[in-house]
This record gives sequence, structure tokens and C-alpha cells, in this order.
Amino acid sequence: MDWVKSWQHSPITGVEPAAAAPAGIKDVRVLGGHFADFMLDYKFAIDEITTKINILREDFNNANEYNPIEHINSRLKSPESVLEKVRRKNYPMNLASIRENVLDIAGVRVICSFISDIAKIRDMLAGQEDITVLEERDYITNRKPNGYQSLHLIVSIPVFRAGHTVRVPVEIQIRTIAMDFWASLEHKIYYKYRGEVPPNLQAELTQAAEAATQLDEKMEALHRLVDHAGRHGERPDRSDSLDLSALYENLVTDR
Ligand code: 0O2
Repeated sequence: MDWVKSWQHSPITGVEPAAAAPAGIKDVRVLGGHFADFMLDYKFAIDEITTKINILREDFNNANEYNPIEHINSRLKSPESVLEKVRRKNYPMNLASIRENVLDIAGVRVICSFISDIAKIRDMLAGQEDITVLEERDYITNRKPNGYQSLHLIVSIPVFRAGHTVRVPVEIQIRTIAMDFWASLEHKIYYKYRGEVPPNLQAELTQAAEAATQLDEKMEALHRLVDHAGRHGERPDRSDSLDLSALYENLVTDR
């Protein structure tokens, strides 16, 4: 348990250890227990959010409606990377500070088929009474310079433990299949080159991000066309050659 070693001399619970007495095995176990219990809050918060998303998903299926949720996944940051982030960002090393400052210990990712699904899912989650949106970062409208696109929400949710209730932050990332495909590959490349991605590869990645955006836009336009035709009992004319970009422009201005 390296992470226990890394903070055994730090006041992680907010209680300063006696100056002259190095932590003994028992103290380390107590500290480890506090931290493990603290991390459990985040595991439960992930359970709460994934349950909410699964309920939405099942509800769409039950109503025989188009289901905007392709799939979801989640991750709990490892204790090592929580502590690494606290050190890197120079946050005070105690549980209250970690709760306040490290907002992505619990992460849930929702993958949608179409760009318009992202706002739909965002609104459905943000509108729930027990969810509070603390922060929102729209990397779709404001794409990162490397091409990364996703909508990030930091929300807080109550977790009802046996003896107390605690509000826990969760980072929710919402993106399309194409955005997710790009981000997974970029993540692998970034780690392979330890953050020093060669400029030619970086340029290829930026181009791939552009291609992913174009694909998303075309799929959105097709989806709208078929959906609109379906609702009006029409069939798109087979002789029509579709100018999808013009169609997409019209659709986004209609939103
Ligand atoms: P992992 O493996 O997903 O956990 P910070 O978390 O404070 O260092 P910041 O600016 O507060 O960074 O958060 P931001 O930019 O909202 O992004 C945090 C998460 O978004 C990352 O978590 C990634 O999951 C994802 N992300 C952000 N930028 C990129 C990017 O350029 N490429 C890819 N592939 N993912 C990105 P982690 O903890 O870095 O990684």
C-alpha cells in the first residue's frame, strides 16, 4: 500500500500527528481506514449516478422511444493518483481539502449517438432535484486546441451512508461515439509519448478530430432527416442528393 506510505506523515485527516512521534503501524492503519472510508463515498456516488443514467436508459426503452444513451462507463481515481494530484496542485493534504479541491475522484462517462443527445442528457441529469451542478466545461463549443471534445459537468450528489449523509462531487463527461473514439486514441498516444506527442502526429490527431466532427454533423443531419420523415409518414426522395452540410446548418440554426 504505497499510498498509505505517501501520506502517513501528512495531516490527511486534518489532525496533525504528534510532532516527535512518527506514525506507528496502528496509526497508519487508522489513517488508511479513514482514507478507504472517504474513497467509499465516491464509489457510492458513482453507483448513484450510474443508477440514474440506467433508469433514464430503461425508461426510454420502455417507452419505445429512441434511446440517446449508447453506453456508460465509470472510474474511481486510484488513491495514488488522488494524492499525486493533491501534491501537483499544491492543495493542503487533508480530507476536507481533497473533498473541496479534487473534483474528479468519481468519474462517469456517458456516450451518445448524436451531438444533440448530449444536451438532452445534460438537462435530464441537471434537472434532477438531488443533483447540483457545480461546474460546467463545454469542450464541444470550445474545442481544446488538440481537438478534444466533450461536455464536462461537475455535479454534487447526496450519498446516504449508514450513519450520515454526505454530498460528493462527481465528474460527468458526455460525448458522442466519434468524440469518444478520438479521445481514447489520443489518450493512448499521449501516454505512449509521455505527453511529448511529436508535432506530425499531433497534426494528424487534430485532422482526425476535424473528421470526427464532420462525421458527427453528418450523422446528426441524417438522424434528423429520417426522424422528421418518420414523424410525417414521408420517405426521403430517392432521387434527392443530400447536401448534408447545408442541411446541418439549417438544423443547428433551428435548434
Ligand atoms: P482520466 O484517465 O480520464 O482520469 P485536471 O484534472 O485538473 O488536471 P482539468 O483542466 O481540471 O484538469 O480538467 P479537464 O480539462 O476538465 O479534464 C479532465 C479529464 O477530461 C481528464 O481526466 C480526461 O478524462 C479528460 N480530458 C481532458 N482533456 C483531454 C484531452 O486533451 N485528451 C483526452 N483524451 N482526454 C482529456 P484525467 O484525470 O486527465 O484522465
